[in-house]
Amino acid sequence: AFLLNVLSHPRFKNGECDTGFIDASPELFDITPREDHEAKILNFIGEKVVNESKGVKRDYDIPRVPKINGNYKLNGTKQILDKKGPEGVVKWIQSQNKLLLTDTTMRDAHQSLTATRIRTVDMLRIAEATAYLGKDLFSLEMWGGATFDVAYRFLHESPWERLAELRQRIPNIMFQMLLRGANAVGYTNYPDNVVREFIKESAQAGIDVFRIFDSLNWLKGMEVAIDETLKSNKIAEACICYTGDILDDRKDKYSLAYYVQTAKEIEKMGAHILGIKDMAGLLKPYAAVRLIKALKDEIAIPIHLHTHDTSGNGVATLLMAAEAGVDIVDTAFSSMAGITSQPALNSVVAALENTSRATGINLDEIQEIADYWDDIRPIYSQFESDLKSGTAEVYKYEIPGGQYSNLKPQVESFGLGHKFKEVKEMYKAVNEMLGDIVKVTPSSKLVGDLAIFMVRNDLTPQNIIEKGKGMAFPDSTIAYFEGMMGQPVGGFPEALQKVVLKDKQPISTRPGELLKPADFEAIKNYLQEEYNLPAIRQDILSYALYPKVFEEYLEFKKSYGDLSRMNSSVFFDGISQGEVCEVELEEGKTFIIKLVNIGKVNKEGYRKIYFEVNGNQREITILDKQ
Ligand code: 3PY
Ligand code: ZN
Repeated sequence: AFLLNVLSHPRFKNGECDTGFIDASPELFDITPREDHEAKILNFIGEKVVNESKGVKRDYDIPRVPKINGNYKLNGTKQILDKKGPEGVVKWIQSQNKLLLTDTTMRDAHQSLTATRIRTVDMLRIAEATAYLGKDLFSLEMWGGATFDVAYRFLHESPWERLAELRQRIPNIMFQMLLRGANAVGYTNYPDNVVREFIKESAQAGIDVFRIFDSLNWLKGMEVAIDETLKSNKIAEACICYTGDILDDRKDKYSLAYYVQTAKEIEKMGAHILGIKDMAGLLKPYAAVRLIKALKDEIAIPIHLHTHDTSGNGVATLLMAAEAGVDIVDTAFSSMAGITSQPALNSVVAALENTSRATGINLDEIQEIADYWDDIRPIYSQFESDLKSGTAEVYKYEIPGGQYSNLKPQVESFGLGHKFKEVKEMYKAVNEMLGDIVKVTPSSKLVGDLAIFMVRNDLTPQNIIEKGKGMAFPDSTIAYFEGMMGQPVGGFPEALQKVVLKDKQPISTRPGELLKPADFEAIKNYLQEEYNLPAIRQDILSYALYPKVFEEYLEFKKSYGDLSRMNSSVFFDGISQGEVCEVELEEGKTFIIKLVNIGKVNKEGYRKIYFEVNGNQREITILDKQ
């Protein structure tokens, strides 16, 4: 009001007074005053309390954050890359005897255990300790895969800010991301200019190692991503996705010869490192020996092995691979390891002590990081799957780790929870019906979607050709058969392709060649007009990748403000009656909020919620949706 009075004052209007202070005081235009901020946060907490947790929540331990005596200069793989480039890193890897380790806790581990829900605040608290105690790690996989989408969609926070804030606190270890080739961090092929700009921007924002794969092992699908990574002077780790079982002669589609041949082609494409992406954890220990030995004989670039511990054989696979000469392996801090996640980092370190491949990592030191995650994990228990132990069933179903923890809720959302076993059997049947394909995002999602669709509609591989004629198939099924995910090894089953596509014609070229380039200028203008967002390149890219999700994120921020610094237990469960919590708005600005009372529901269905904020009484009204 004060500002309006000033602006309407006749002397101001006539320009008789010195208005220089307006230019010099941008805070005058900060149109989100403190009360508004406060109301937004109380509304968010009130919603949780009334409609989700009902004011009752579990008491969590305070996470143990290791105390760091950080007086020495951090000097790790990131410095090698910055000084000597990707080739320098490759040479350095080749000069090491020790087994090099990647920690995946901040990406695949939580993607596979807790549906990708770990929030940035929980990563930031352990970041500095990770830089010091984990200083001998090869890399941290902390971005990509599902983290980009889930950060915006469910956590209402920016993945770009996560990257920047972690980078600031961890200056010494290379950051690694998972890039789904032409699908980038999404589920569908994007125009080439989106993939290129996304890689360029990610490289500038702090990603050092790009692990690139194609969900059908179609090498053409990785070309653009590899090329752009090379141009960005970052490490291109291109993958073969491992499926089947090279020890089983009856499964001859994905044989040892197939993998060796594919790896050689990847080396020719200019990759700095070969990734073996065993997304479901199907690479058995003795198969790992065979595969790594054969590859070591045939290619010169370093080899980085990624697996999942779903079968319980994960550590054995890594050790056998180490014995056969693999250069780098993926692991996760022990409290975030095992089952559908990666094998335990701490166990691998311990197993290799006093051997020729000892990692040089101090077991006591990394225990402290594992302890921290042990305290954090219960906050996310609502997102965990029921799987309590490893299961050798995975060799039969071939379901990737990241999909495992997501498939059950997806199946339940269709009211088919009681038919989960049937869906898993159908997943296997669908894979066979498609001619046995590589299953990893997004091809794994296609198989999952189609399996659920078939169970829901009483379809079987035997009756689908007949019954499917009049049916509209899931979008992912149509995209797959159109060739919009690329070309599968051995081609498409034609009869089924016709049933799914009806009159549409499939493509056999790279989808990126056909897709219209994204119009970044138009996106920029749209975001500016619609949201008053002075859109920077990162926002434009987020919109290009996930238009709806990104807009919903902007809408959420409008309603509730930026909650990225809120404690996770409050973010997920609100607060309980009598509890006091601190909500940090930005560095140095904190609200101390106490939930005093939840009022009775009135005739219109609303409840009053009574809070104390920094000692002042506040009340809000929330619709009780029950
Ligand atoms: C992803 O693409 O997100 C994966 O983790 C695939 O394994
Ligand atoms: Zn994985």
